[in-house]
Amino acid sequence: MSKVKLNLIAAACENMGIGTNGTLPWRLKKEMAYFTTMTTQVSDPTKVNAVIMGRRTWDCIPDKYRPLDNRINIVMTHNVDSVKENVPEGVIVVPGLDEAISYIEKRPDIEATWVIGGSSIYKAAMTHENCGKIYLTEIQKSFDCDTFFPNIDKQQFHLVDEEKIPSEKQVEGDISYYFRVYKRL
Ligand code: FOL
Repeated sequence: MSKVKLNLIAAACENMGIGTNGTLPWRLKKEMAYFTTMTTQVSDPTKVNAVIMGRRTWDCIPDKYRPLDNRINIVMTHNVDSVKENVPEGVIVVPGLDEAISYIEKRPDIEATWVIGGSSIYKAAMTHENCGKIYLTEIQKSFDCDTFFPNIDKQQFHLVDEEKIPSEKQVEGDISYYFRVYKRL
């Protein structure tokens, strides 16, 4: 059994929506900065983190931000060959989560692994034995969405207090949200 822990990170609104029409339903500058910090920061400066995403999530990242800087970008797809032709060199393309984990196991320079969506990838990671914590930003508003965060089984995952993560309500314009962390029992 591998020691690769999968940390999930997502922002979801009241109806658990995470996306619409291939984009994020909101624009929250500080929330995005939190995503960048969490997925990038390492305690060992000789290491880097990996981000695992589905092909649609790859597509939703603006061209100028992809691949995501200072992180090993791993894209999951059922069409490895065709996607490989359409991503820059250095981006790892794999057919599934187990192949992503195998790749990470062979890279001792990877410190932490972040699963960054979307729905089907979050679901696969949440039910995987290597699933660690879920970093969920709970946005206190409803948006029209066509993609949703999977149900969190509260028998399996419980809310924890994390040092370093602000526990107070965050406010950006007319939108407020909380940074929550769930840990598997
Ligand atoms: N988790 C959280 N907490 N918030 C999110 O918005 C979020 N988004 C995704 C996955 N997990 C999340 C997937 N969508 C970028 C764009 C979309 C996206 C993830 C990342 C992106 O372009 N990120 C850049 C910074 C962009 C900016 O500063 O505007 C990066 O370097 O991280």
